[in-house]
Amino acid sequence: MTDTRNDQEWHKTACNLCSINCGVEIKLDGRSFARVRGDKANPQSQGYTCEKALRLDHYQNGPHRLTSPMRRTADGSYEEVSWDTAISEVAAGLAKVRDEHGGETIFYYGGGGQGNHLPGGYSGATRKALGMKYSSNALAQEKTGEFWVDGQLFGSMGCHTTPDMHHTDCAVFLGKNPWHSHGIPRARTVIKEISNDPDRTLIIIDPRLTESAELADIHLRVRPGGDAWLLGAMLKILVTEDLADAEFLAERTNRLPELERLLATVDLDEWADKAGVPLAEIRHATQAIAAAESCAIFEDLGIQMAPHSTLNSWLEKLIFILTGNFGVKGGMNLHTRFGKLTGGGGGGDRRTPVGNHRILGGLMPCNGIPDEVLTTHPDRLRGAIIESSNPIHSLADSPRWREAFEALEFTVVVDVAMTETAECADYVLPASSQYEKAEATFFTLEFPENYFHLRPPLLAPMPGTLTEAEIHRRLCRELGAYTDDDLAPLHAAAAEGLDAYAAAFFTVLGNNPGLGKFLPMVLFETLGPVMPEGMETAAAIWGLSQTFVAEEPESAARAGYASGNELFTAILDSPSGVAFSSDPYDTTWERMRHDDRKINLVVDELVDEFRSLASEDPRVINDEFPFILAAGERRSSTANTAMRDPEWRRKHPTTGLRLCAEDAEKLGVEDGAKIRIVTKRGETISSVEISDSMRPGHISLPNGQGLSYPDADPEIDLGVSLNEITSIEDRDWFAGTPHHKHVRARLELV
Ligand SMILES: Nc1nc2c(c(=O)[nH]1)N[C@H]1C(S)=C(S)[C@@H](COP(=O)(O)OP(=O)(O)OC[C@H]3O[C@@H](n4cnc5c(=O)[nH]c(N)nc54)[C@H](O)[C@@H]3O)O[C@H]1N2
Ligand SMILES: Nc1nc2c(c(=O)[nH]1)N[C@H]1C(S)=C(S)[C@@H](COP(=O)(O)OP(=O)(O)OC[C@H]3O[C@@H](n4cnc5c(=O)[nH]c(N)nc54)[C@H](O)[C@@H]3O)O[C@H]1N2
Ligand code: SF4
Ligand SMILES: [Mo]
Repeated sequence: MTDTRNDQEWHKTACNLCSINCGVEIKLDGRSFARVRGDKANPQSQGYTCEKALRLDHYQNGPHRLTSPMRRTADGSYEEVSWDTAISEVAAGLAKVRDEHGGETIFYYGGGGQGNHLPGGYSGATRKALGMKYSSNALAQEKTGEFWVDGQLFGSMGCHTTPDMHHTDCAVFLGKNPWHSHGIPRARTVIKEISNDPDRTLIIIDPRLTESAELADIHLRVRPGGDAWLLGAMLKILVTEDLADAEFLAERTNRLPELERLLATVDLDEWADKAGVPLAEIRHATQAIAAAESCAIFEDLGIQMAPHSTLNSWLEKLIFILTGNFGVKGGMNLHTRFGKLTGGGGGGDRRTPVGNHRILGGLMPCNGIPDEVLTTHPDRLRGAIIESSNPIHSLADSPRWREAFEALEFTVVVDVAMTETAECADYVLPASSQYEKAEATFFTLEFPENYFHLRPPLLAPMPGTLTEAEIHRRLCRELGAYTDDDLAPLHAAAAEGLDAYAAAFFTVLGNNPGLGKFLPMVLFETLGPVMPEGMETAAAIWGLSQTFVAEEPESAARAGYASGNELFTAILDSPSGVAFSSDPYDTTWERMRHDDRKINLVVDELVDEFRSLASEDPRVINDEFPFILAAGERRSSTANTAMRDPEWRRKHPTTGLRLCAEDAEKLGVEDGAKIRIVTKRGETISSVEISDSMRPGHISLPNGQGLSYPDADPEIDLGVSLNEITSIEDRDWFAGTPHHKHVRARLELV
């Protein structure tokens, strides 16, 4: 792998700015990305990109890139130290916390999101070496409630439903703006196709007139936070107006009479009013869903980060279940996955050590973490490894997080940039970027075909940086996780080729079971050296290929792979990605985990919350904080915090607080003016963007802004760091996920 290139070639890789990871081709000028275009050979994205991919150079190159390990000094500033010093001091610092308080008092946050994917796996070995038990990542501030509901309905939290948007007759996006946030491959093309086809229906449920809503056949402009009443009314209409799929329900589900009794408590006129949508519109949308040949629904942050979020996920899923849109073409299905996205099962039997919060999918609820630290409880958390994530900026209540971070005895951040979280850490370790190492996406959520794309590096690591695999290898060695003798037999087998390696692998692990817990690292140590140049860190993919073919032999065979080695070789040889799995629609039923393979319609834990909707009233306006702030909208120039350089949105500023003209007039503010936003937690100042897309009383700020950046042009508005004004208290009672879409606020003239 060369340091720089100017070879006029198009190099295949992917855009790292959202979960879709569209395939792209890049021309290099030295280490700069001179040109970027969609990769037509990528089987999932087929040449599609949005406008953001064209500006990827701002991620790869810029003064934010760290090029040396940093150690915090007594006065709070940072000094550069060598890698040898950093590794030995980080290992010693973590080992000290382990020895004094136990390894379970050190937690891990990150290892996924837009930060990185493939390298996230290697931290597992360091965590095992230290005896760490608790971890979390961004999924535990959005999706864990939904995953838990899947577990209740389908029998396991791993039963993740995916919408077959590419084949559906009726596409519903609930609290989701696919035009900007994507979430499905080629989102803009797909929703335009549905919108333009007179036989297909696009339904958007969103208080804002989003870019997606402008294309919709039906836009239900729900009251912010009103979804539970809206969904309750839709369900009642389905069961009482002969619109449900009775045959499907009789054959495939349990507990329908109980659900019907619960829905009988819904007063349609009252609930429509609470939802803020005329009953006739709700009925029209419900009839359209029921009449369609097929219907697929995508729920996202608009309900997952709003009041009643876990309940909303249940009600949303009942819509497609009652209409028989499960396990069918164009409906919802259970897909395969290449590698695990979350820390695995666990429906909440495990609890956090201090707050006793449910650990769903192996992840601590994000809003609860600061309270696991800021206490005198003997089991409190005392150390942290943060990797490819920026929790002080991205999780609720940044001031509280900063306080928690300062209270931890030892902290280390692995990142490409000096982030807001890194600025509070004892050590910062600079990682090579996602274009300087092998990388892949583990958001493998598609059905009936599912895709995996392993990207080779475009450039050698920036001098001074290491890949996460190498960082964790050095930490594991320093911590004495395993020895050269442990690895010797696998080294020998690797030299003889993949078949010999596969044969030796299980014998060696059988003889030395202790080695198994360091698995991805053992692969990196022993298979890495015989991988193609630059692909050493992709060694873990060998293990995942074996696991996938062993667990889903038929899906793999239908995609053309009879063994783990065949799949692994195909992945290595396909720079545009492969379809690794192919399923007929009825495999969804084989993936059901209830013994009788029937859907359980009633989620007992959420029944009381549903009943409480009758007395709760979302129409009541809070006098002190009359506005509902959607804190974190996806816009043309947001990409979480993967993109730090403000220069990348010079032409698309999009940092302002959106509010409607009516509210602006009442307040006496003009477009571009500054305004103070006050919440119960704090206040901040933003520029104003008057927008017809907002409902009165509803205001919105973009996510991922207000980042510190070296030498930023003062002309460019950096935007607002949202979580300075959100509170850890505002969260779902069950899953602990934040209510970022529903922050009560008032506006004051500056
Ligand atoms: N451009 C861009 N794309 C991204 C990202 C990014 O930062 N930038 N981030 C990625 C990530 S990590 C994620 S999780 C996804 C998120 O993707 P989305 O969930 O689509 O993103 P948001 O814009 O946060 O929220 C979606 C919609 O919820 C609406 N909403 C607000 N309140 C309510 C409500 O009470 N009810 C309903 N029904 N809707 C409401 C908002 O108006 C908004 O249009 O996007 C991904 N894609
Ligand atoms: N108020 C509010 N807060 C929100 C949201 C909201 O809507 N409102 N959205 C939330 C959502 S849905 C999400 S997913 C989270 C996302 O928030 P985080 O999980 O914190 O993740 P990212 O912002 O994606 O940050 C990725 C980090 O990885 C670093 N990075 C990039 N490449 C590499 C690499 O190769 N190696 C390493 N080690 N690091 C790398 C980047 O510099 C950055 O610091 O934000 C959440 N925060
Ligand atoms: S931001 Fe997402 S949709 Fe846009 S090009 Fe990148 S990966 Fe594709
Ligand atoms: Mo997210």
